[in-house]
Amino acid sequence: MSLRPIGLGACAVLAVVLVAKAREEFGRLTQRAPNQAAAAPPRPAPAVEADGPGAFSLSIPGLSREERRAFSVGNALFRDNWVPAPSSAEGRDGLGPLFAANSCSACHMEDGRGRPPLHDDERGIGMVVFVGASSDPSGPHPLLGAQLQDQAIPGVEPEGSVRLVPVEVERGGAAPLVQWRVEARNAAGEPIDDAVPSVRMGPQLIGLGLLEAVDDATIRAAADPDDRDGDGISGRVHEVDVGGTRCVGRFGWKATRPRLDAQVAAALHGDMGLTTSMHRHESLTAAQRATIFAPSGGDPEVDDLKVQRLAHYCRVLAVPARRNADGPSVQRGAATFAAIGCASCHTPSMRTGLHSLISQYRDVEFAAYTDLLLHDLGPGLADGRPDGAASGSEWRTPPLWGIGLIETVNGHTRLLHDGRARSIEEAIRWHGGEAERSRAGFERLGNAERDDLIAFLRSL
Ligand code: HEC
Ligand code: HEC
Ligand SMILES: [Ca+2]
Ligand SMILES: [Ca+2]
Repeated sequence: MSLRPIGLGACAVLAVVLVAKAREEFGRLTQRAPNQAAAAPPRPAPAVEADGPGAFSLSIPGLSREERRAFSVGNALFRDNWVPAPSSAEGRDGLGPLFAANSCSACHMEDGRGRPPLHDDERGIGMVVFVGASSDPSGPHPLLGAQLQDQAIPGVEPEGSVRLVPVEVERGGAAPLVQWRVEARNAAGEPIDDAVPSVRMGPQLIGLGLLEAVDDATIRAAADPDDRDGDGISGRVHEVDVGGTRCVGRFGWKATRPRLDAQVAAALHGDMGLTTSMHRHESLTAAQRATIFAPSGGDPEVDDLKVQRLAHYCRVLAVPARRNADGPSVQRGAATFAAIGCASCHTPSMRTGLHSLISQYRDVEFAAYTDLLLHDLGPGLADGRPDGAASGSEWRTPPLWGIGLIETVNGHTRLLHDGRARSIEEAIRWHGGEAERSRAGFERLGNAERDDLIAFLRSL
């Protein structure tokens, strides 16, 4: 499975190529040239004033007409339901044979956060189940491949289903937390006991173009794999091979994808059964290929332009401005956030490079509260399934922007990679490993300090 980016060579030459590509893509490059004086203070990143149910679905201000048109085409590709081939649905066929959902928006509802099933008769929203083999958790499962798809086109059996059984666990003095016991079953309803499942919930898709616009060198400079500064925190870059060059992985809960087009192509392939120039063959194992015959929706089923439109859509979804950022409680919470070491991983400020396709993203400063690095958060959060170079207990620091609006947009408060946390407080109490000291600091806070910290997080 190659990760060749569309029409591009290595990430090292990305800057030049992307700008050329932007010119070709949008027919001009009128916006002002990237800030030449690197020492000048960076501009603030674009944001939108929005705090309602549609807060994650707006594009950044100031897009050109071409960029806005590309956004609405991407938006349609994101929202439309794909169907099995052949179909009269112009350019929307090729779904499956195996898949997890028939549209991006079925998982990323309102461009927001997925959640686990509320009861056994429900499928949850935005859930993906990766699987490793018990004999080698980093390798694909022999029968299921690297992902368990629980849906299939008519005439084809889905691979099975996954049930998340909540199990109470004691962690410290406060109320018990819940962890999942993941029960995977095949299509016949029999337990699959030789698979190592990794359950993931889809994150809110805001500000991704900013994360993409950070130079690899900036992220590498913040890594401290051997903990030289002795603070117990040893962030690691997820090095990903792109056509023979090492690039910094930054998307997905384990930072497996370096760029948005790669993430989109992987979603089309694994989640929806749609081939692209990056994944030319359907997501099927050798055994499945010998038994499943499904009409193709073209070779590839989704062309490069559509992949780029989807990537553009994700790239320009705006970050909602903070609410009540100057409130006294929020301000005290921000100080506590730094004092107990949260900011060591959830970095409050980052600066982009000059290579983004989007001019508003070049040389700007933004506050995503992530270092985009992998951290070992201990056995409590481990899934035991290495993913690329990330171990079974390593996770990318997730950006915290938008976290206070998930409830408004998606009607729930579930957090962490597998949606086990029922609140911000529970998410913090799950931290361990490199974040153990910080978690202990949180446990020691008085009630008022805790409330301030949560108020700060809810303002993001
Ligand atoms: C079956 C549910 C599902 C579908 C369908 C789906 N996604 Fe996702 N998406 C997820 C999950 C889960 C993740 C986290 C993946 C990981 O950890 O590797 C994710 C991650 C992403 C990310 C990375 C976000 C980040 O912060 O790192 C982007 C971008 C994305 N999806 C876009 C899309 C697009 C575009 C489509 C349609 C082509 C799509 N997704 C379809 C569930 C889904
Ligand atoms: C060693 C790095 C590190 C430190 C220190 C750290 N975090 Fe995290 N944080 C992470 C990682 C990695 C995750 C994702 C874990 C997972 O999903 O399994 C995470 C997840 C979260 C989440 C859930 C985010 C989401 O989108 O679901 C919140 C909230 C959070 N952290 C807040 C905090 C606070 C508050 C502190 C300080 C008490 C803190 N973190 C300290 C690395 C860190
Ligand atoms: Ca297909
Ligand atoms: Ca599979």
